[in-house]
Amino acid sequence: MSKKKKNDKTNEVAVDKASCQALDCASSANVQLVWDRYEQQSPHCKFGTEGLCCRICNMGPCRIIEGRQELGACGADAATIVARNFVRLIAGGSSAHSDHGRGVVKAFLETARGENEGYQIKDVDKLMEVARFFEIETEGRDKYEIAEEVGERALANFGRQEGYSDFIKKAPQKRQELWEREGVTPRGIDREVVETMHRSTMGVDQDYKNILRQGTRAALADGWSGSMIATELQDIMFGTPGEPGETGRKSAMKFEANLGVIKEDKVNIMVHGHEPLISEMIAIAAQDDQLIEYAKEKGASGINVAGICCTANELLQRHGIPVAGSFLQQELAVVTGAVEMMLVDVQCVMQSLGDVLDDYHTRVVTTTDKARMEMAEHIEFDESKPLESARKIVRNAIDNFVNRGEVNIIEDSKEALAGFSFEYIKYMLGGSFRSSFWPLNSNIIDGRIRGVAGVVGCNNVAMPMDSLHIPLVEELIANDVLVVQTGCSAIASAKAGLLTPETAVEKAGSGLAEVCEAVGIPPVLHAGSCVDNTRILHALAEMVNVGQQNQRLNIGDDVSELPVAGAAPEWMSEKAIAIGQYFVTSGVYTVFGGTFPTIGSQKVTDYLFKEYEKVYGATWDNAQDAHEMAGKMIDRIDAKREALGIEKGAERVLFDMEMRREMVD
Ligand code: SF4
Ligand code: MSK
Repeated sequence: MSKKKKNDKTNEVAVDKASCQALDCASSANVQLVWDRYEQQSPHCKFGTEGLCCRICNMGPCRIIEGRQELGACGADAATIVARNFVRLIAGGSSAHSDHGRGVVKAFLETARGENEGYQIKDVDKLMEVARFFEIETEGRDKYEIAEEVGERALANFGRQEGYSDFIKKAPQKRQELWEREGVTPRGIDREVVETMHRSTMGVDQDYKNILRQGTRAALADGWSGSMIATELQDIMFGTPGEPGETGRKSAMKFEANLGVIKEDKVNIMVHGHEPLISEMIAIAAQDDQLIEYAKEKGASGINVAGICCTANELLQRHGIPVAGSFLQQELAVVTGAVEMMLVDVQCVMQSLGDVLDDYHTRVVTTTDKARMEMAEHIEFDESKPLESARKIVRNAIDNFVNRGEVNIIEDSKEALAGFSFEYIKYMLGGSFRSSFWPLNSNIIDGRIRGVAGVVGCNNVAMPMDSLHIPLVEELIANDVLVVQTGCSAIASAKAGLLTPETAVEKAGSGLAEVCEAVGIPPVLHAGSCVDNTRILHALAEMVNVGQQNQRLNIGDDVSELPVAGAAPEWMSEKAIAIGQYFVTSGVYTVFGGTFPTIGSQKVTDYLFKEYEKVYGATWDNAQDAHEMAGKMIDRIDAKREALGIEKGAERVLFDMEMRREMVD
């Protein structure tokens, strides 16, 4: 492996103590990590950063220099090149989420047909709800029969050549009409991704607005179809977060977050990536008495499964399984020397894990043919026998316990709450009798809650880990903005101790704190993994629906009229661009931190950052620090409040019996 020069700038790369401690360990052992390689890569290519490098044909690579080289060899200008690169990011991100969704549908269908053991149809209420949405007959039918038809309908959304994706009908009517007017309503997911790649290849679409229009179709196919299918069917198979589990009561899920969840006396298995299909079974296998006994025979006191990235988010929201860290902490987990196995599925897995592992006993195991690593063991996960495959993998990890060398256990983790699915938020707000978003709209109108912000996305080595996520979230809640989070951003808040009800008292503004205390929720809600951003789309649509059911609670007839905003402060993945594009074109003003991949073309950037307001009622934006970002988001929320005439906070809407009767589940 490549050795490195000692990295002694730990405080500049992470804000949490646990990561700094692990970085010190790596530094002493002279192990190269992502921060060292980033430094070696610096300074970064300006053309690439600004989206001005084109390498889609062999007459290139071509790059654009204003005033000197204004055109590529084929005549493509800066706007065309930047727009093509941008939509290719969207296509990449959309394909990742949606291929994940396709894998879920496949497992779902096998479960419905009784072709695998291990998976279940757990949330029958949600199955019935999705079946009703698809207008599938449910009366007197077996749940597996209904599930099979739901799976087939979901699968048809991927290759559909005619007509639109089914789930777009969940968007507010006004938004659907806007998409139709703009010609961006998404058709089949695969079609939109393929067409984006086609249109952005050499010599095809050369009108930047038209190129971006196709990017919008692909992004909307991701958010309102591929990702949404993943979330909905995962919930049916594994349980909707917050829904009654073994306790029989609806409740949020308590979990621990940060590297301190890695235990010295246990066999530690890290599940990393994005898909819960494998890790759900690993979580079950790790509770197998025979395997626990086997671990004890090897000298451990038990088996500890912890997660990294979004596989962690999937598991913690349904089982309370601890999270060892976010994207940038994957190597740090190995540096503890106490990880027997790093089990990876797809997305956000660093190839460097192989190098780091040279110094440690950790086995890295790939589980899907879609994502193999040259240096890793590959144990193909047999989806027809998922539990059997999981037991084999856990046994393999236990066998590695005896190979441990020196360990660097980090005693730092925080308690947090997760599981705030759309359904659970609705239940918490409205109660078990009539779960509803009405109280949210009401509290927004009376000004206790100023607005709602989605803060999502990755960590990026270009900035100290969590240095934007945490102050941004803190500033938003201090200003009475309710924050909903997913992905590594949610993990950042968990590590900072923000995902607790106590945060309301300690850090939220008085209005938000009052609501959170009354309802019993934290002011920062963990809504799940990256594909679960669709839970936020559902919530936005419901905020509109509530106002249409009762004008006194109206806070906008379309998403773009709601007092809401979004952010991905430390984004790095092309998936974040796909998510940003579907949020903006669904009507949510969205701010990204760090560099933005269109800044090489003023025309394209102005279009996305300014003119989109006229097209979609929302724009992209960019900010370099948390305070600036929070300020922009709050300004946006305030502008929307003013447009609604509720800038001062109207009188609180009190529910009388008649209103309660009108409430629809
Ligand atoms: Fe250069 Fe045009 Fe080929 Fe791009 S498509 S590499 S700008 S010649
Ligand atoms: S894992 S996509 S680093 S959020 Fe979803 Fe985190 Fe970004 Fe991967």
